[in-house]
Amino acid sequence: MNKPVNKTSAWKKLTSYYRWHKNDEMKDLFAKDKDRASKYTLNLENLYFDYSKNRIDEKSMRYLLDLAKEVNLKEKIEAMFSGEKINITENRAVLHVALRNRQNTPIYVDNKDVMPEINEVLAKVKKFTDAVRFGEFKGATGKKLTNIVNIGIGGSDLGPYMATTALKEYWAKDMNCYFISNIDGSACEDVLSSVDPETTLFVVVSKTFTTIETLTNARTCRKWLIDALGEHAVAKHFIAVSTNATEVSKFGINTDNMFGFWNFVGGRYSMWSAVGISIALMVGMENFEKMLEGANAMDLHFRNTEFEKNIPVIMALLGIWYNNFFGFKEYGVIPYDQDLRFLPKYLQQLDMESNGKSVDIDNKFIKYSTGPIIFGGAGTDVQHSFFQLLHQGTNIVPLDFIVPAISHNEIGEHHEILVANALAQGEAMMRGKTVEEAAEELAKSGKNADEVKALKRYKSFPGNRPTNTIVVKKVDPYTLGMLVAMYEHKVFVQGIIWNIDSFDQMGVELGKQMALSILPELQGNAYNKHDSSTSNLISLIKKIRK
Ligand code: G6Q
Repeated sequence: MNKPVNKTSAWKKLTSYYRWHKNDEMKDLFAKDKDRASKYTLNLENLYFDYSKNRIDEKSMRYLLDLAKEVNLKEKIEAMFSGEKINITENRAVLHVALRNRQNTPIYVDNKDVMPEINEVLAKVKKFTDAVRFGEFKGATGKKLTNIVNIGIGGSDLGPYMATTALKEYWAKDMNCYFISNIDGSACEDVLSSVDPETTLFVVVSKTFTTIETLTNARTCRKWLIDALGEHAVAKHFIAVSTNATEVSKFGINTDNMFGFWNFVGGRYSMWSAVGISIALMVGMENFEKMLEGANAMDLHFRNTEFEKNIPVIMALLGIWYNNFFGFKEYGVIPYDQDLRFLPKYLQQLDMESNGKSVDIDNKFIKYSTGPIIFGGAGTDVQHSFFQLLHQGTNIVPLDFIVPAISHNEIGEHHEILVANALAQGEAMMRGKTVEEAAEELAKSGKNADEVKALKRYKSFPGNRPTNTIVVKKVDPYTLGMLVAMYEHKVFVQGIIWNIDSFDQMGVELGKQMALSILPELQGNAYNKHDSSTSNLISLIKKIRK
């Protein structure tokens, strides 16, 4: 049994250090130490992580690093990389890192090296995606398949959706991709009304192949295809990615067109496997492999770098500092890149599904705060919506700014304006503006004394709000791989510190079961026992639908 983290000596030191230093101002720390920026900037190749605008100093960082050591982080990292069954509630290894193990060193689960099968599936994905992209695998009427429709939900949707959007610049020019995840018929309708059955390939992605949304959407698409081209067309227009060959063939998809993956890959960690086939179809296998290489570079950095210089470890420790000591329960991710606009949505699942837990791995209810609420969106758009609260609200939200130095679309001064905004926001969050400074500014702008008095508080900003700035050269497949793996490992480290299983998702499973119990009531005369609100709502909706 692990010692509860809040009883460790590092935790105690952090608690008392926090008490004395919680009001330290970052701007004073910058003034005191001219090397602060370089002292608190790390890099891995072309990815730079500037964490100098955080409420930290040498001592708090030392205690945080002590905490990492006290929870045996190093051994836990090794346990993951070496295939130990660290997903204890499901008795599974956690090996998304094996999917991008470009060194191809053996990794054993139950005495079996998993690498040959991983390589086999990657080779199959390459063969198939090349055949589609070069027009060798054609639709039933002999036309090239140029519309890719990914049908999946949660981990079987968000990764491919985020990554294809992020890598839009790398798409084959004659191809397009679409995503159907929601069970809402409008999701199917939107896509089916935009594509031509003769040129459409449906990729049904479901680890279990039992998820009601995905199977219902897939059946609707199958019917649509059959209505247009006949039953025989299914083999040419449907492929599946799943661990469940029996259900795939029951659905009517030839298992020759099925791409497998494994129970040691969680849904939200799966885009590196055949689950990412839509990505490979759109950007080509070469680029997909570059994404794996980028992730692999981050894996090696994470596994082999001392904690002081380890980007995911430092990121995670900062998150612990804010969440568990300052009590900041939210966390924002703001990519200053249009193509990364879905990254926050992806990270929302990665982080919240992994660390939204309240029982620890020793089967005890937890008495400290775990995973934060993750949200975000692309800058500068979000500066015009929720940034008001970030600057002047009573909740303090630590932020990550992701800033590519070079845009794929260097048009006029667009990119410089975008970058200027990112950097200015970080500076403003850190510095703030005192009431006196606001008054001075108002006076300079010509306001009279009464006006200055009336407005100065509204125009002041508390500042001292933490941000990390992650600068990358350009959003290419390799960099995307690095970025996503960086966040995966940050989530892992926090899970270790909180002593939780970051790899199960009982909450998601509950949702899957509950809808199934109400469905027959909505569809017929079945009655189950519910609270009165749920029963009334069922009757009300049935009445309206009549
Ligand atoms: C991810 C979760 C969840 C899952 C979906 C889809 O880690 O387990 O988001 O990916 O519920 O499940 P299937 O892939 O089994 O359809």
